[in-house]
Amino acid sequence: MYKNHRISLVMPCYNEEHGLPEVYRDLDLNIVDEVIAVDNNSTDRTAEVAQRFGARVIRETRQGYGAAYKTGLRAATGDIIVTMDADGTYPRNFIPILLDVMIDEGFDFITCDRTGHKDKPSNWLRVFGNDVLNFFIWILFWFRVRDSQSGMWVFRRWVLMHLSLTSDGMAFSEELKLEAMSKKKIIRANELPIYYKERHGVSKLRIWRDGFYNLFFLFRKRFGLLGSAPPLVDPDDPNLQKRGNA
Ligand SMILES: Nc1nc2c(ncn2[C@@H]2O[C@H](COP(=O)(O)OP(=O)(O)O)[C@@H](O)[C@H]2O)c(=O)[nH]1
Ligand SMILES: [Mg+2]
Repeated sequence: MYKNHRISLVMPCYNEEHGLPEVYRDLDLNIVDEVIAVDNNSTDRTAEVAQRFGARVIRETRQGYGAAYKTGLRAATGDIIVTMDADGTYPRNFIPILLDVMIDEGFDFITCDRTGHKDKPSNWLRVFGNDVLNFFIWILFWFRVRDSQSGMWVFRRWVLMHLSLTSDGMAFSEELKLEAMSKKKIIRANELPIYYKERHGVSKLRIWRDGFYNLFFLFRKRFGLLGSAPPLVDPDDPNLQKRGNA
């Protein structure tokens, strides 16, 4: 619990037996009530390692970052959901800070921005690709985001009630931001800087393929070609904190 809020951490995991121990090395389990590791057809010991650390392991056989996230987010029971890759890159020690900002300043959705951390171990192609996608989000949707591909988000679970998340792939990350940050009347959103660390284990990103797919996805989303997807939470769930009682 953190300031009377139940906290769920959700991580998509595809062959992360080396990344998970790093996440748990400094994860504060006094803050996080529930850890959900979504095992996405891993061929290594991901499920076993996650279980050993006490995570709730859920299997998702549809391959993909978005498919894994959808299953994990549906299963989460916290009032606030925190997400990150299961590779040790995102700072676990920022969780209480981000929760403070969310709770004390009244935000509903925070996405984390890695771009200010100039020392980050990222190659130029990734940085360039991210910038291109940020630029097209600006052109197509008229709002600025500094790190459209970031995978660390902190948000109140009820936010999911208002989002149509269609992507099963890597575009899930940008789609979540587009959906949450464009609903200004309902969702108070913010983007905050974090630092970023070297990955443990092998990256699953296929830079060119995922980059072009994510760009194409933005156009399809903009021109309404993706339809809509049902929300990942049940609005009638009695445990779902809504604004006002949150
Ligand atoms: N790319 C990809 N990542 C997946 C999949 N299923 C789960 N993941 C997880 O999604 C997270 C992001 O992938 P990662 O390889 O770290 O991408 P990167 O951060 O861009 O290098 C990791 O925790 C992966 O284990 C999948 O099918 N594809
Ligand atoms: Mg990663």
